[in-house]
Amino acid sequence: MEMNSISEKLAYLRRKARDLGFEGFGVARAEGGAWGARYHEWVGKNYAGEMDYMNRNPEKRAHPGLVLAGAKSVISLRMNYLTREKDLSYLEDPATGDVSLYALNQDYHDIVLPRLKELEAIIDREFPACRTRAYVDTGPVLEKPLAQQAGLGWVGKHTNLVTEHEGSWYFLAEILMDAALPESPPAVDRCGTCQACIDICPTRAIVAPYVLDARRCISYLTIEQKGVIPLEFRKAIGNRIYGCDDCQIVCPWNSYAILTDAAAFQEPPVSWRLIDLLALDDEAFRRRFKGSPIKRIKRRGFLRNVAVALGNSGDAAAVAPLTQALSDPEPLIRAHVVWALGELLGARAPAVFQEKIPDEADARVMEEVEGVRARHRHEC
Ligand code: B12
Ligand code: SF4
Repeated sequence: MEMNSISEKLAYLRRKARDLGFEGFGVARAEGGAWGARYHEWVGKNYAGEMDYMNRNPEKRAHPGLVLAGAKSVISLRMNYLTREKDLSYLEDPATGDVSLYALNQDYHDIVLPRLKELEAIIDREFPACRTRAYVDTGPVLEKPLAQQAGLGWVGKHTNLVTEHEGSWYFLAEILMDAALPESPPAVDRCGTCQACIDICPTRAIVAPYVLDARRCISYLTIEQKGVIPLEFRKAIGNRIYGCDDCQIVCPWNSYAILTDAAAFQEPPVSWRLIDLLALDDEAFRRRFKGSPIKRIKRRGFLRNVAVALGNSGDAAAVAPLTQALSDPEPLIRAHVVWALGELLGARAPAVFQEKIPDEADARVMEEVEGVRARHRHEC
């Protein structure tokens, strides 16, 4: 069938996008809006912390037309990743680590990008004179406000995109084009007087409605932060070992969310028992997390998180494996193991350090040892 009108082509693309697994499809004008100024304010306040990439290409982020010269439209897309219902009951099992839902399966970049590229190829066929650029997550674009402009949902007070009667458990992606397509009506904010996400956040990272200080967010602290996790957040991290879902779990719109049946997102039946995770050596870590987003933070970042969670577990059975981990080759892990033993053993911890940690230990490790000693001195 020959398709002549733009609206026929758009309807065709929407169908194709759905076949490829994108449940949401909308079109925004490739122009900066109020969010551009807000982004500048956000980085200006240093809310991006160590995420240097957020400071790069500031002009492009604020103006999608600079990302692809002459871009006129952005096709915004969303893909559901919800594989199981989740509530806050994971907190009642502190000996098991919690991994945010988006990271339980294969790395989503590897799942979404090939489908996005397929859709881009279809666009190239339908609009032969047109140039395109496709991104999922890593491009210099503010995906959420663009998706709001394209009508896919609104940026909620927790700063994720939320869709009326559908929720927020989905990934975003977009294709910039230098053709002008008819725009979708922008989505309207339906947060109303609700502020459940602000109240639940364990680290008070949502510093004002719609504003997240990433440096306080558990997702940042367990994934993006490369070095030592600041002491003030360790207890609040609880048993979360990769990302955090709490602000989405409590969002009332997520009670409407439906599970995806996409095979690529189904999670493997694996155990997240913290003591077992602490035992992963380099080889075992690589094997277990091949193709998973968790491989990104490497063994040192992951076992650092596991050590913090064990420190919060109250699990006496963790003392022996943690004591053994005091001789882990990685100083970052050892430093957090020291803290964890301090939490589990209290005033009895310094005697263990005395016996197991050599005097010439790494400065980070010794700093933690001093911290534990100082905190528990009065208990002796
Ligand atoms: C950097 C980043 C992070 C950082 C910072 C998060 C953040 N809020 O920006 C950290 C590491 C903390 C993070 C965490 C998570 N992320 Co992230 N992240 C990104 C990334 C790469 C860039 C986001 C960005 O540009 N931030 C910059 C600031 C300026 O944006 P912002 O917070 O949205 O700020 C806006 C609001 O504050 C608003 N605003 C400010 N003041 C006001 C006032 C009013 C009145 C209003 C209305 C608005 C408003 O304007 C600002 C500009 O738009 C995007 C991908 C992308 N390229 O867009 C994924 C992305 C946002 N992340 C995603 C996911 C899934 C997550 C997590 C859920 C993962 C997890 N479970 O741990 C958490 C959610 C934490 C949270 N509550 O936001 C998805 C979100 C999907 C969705 N439904 O929205 C994205 C889109 C990736 C993807 N392609 O799917 N992430
Ligand atoms: S929890 Fe409430 S305030 Fe937060 S995003 Fe959902 S509806 Fe908005």
